Amino acid sequence: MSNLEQTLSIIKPDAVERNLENEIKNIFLENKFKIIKDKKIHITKAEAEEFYKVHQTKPFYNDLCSYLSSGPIVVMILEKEDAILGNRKIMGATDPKKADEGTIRKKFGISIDKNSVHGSDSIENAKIEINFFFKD
Ligand code: IDP
Ligand code: MG
Repeated sequence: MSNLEQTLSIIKPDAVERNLENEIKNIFLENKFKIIKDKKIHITKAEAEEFYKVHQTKPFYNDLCSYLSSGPIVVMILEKEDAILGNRKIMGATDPKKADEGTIRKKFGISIDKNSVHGSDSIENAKIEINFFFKD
């Protein structure tokens, strides 16, 4: 059964800073994701707080929002069959130390906070996150 989905992917500041944008995009393309839209932006801390508001009660929330707004990021809409779960698999576990071999976070992640990529975790959040960055 066909289940074409879109998900939001972010290449985080640690990866953009190390010029990994094209390498990471190529991993998505090799895995048959279509990059429907993409843009490089530098968000404010207030925007990061809005984006990550599901985490507002977590002890790392302030650092997380400071970090996401610390430098340029690349935001992308990825499309594929079962894109949401597929992207999560290619990203690997949140903590790069625990991520499987071959995943983006295993390859490029520096630490649990500087873990190179974000991906939506559900259909509902994918819609909210895509709308957050690509309202038009
Ligand atoms: P995810 O990015 O794998 O979906 P989430 O639990 O949604 O992970 O957390 C969002 C982001 O917050 C993570 O990507 C990571 O950068 C950061 N984060 C999560 N847990 C911790 C922690 O225990 N310490 C510091 N940062 C964390
Ligand atoms: Mg998450």
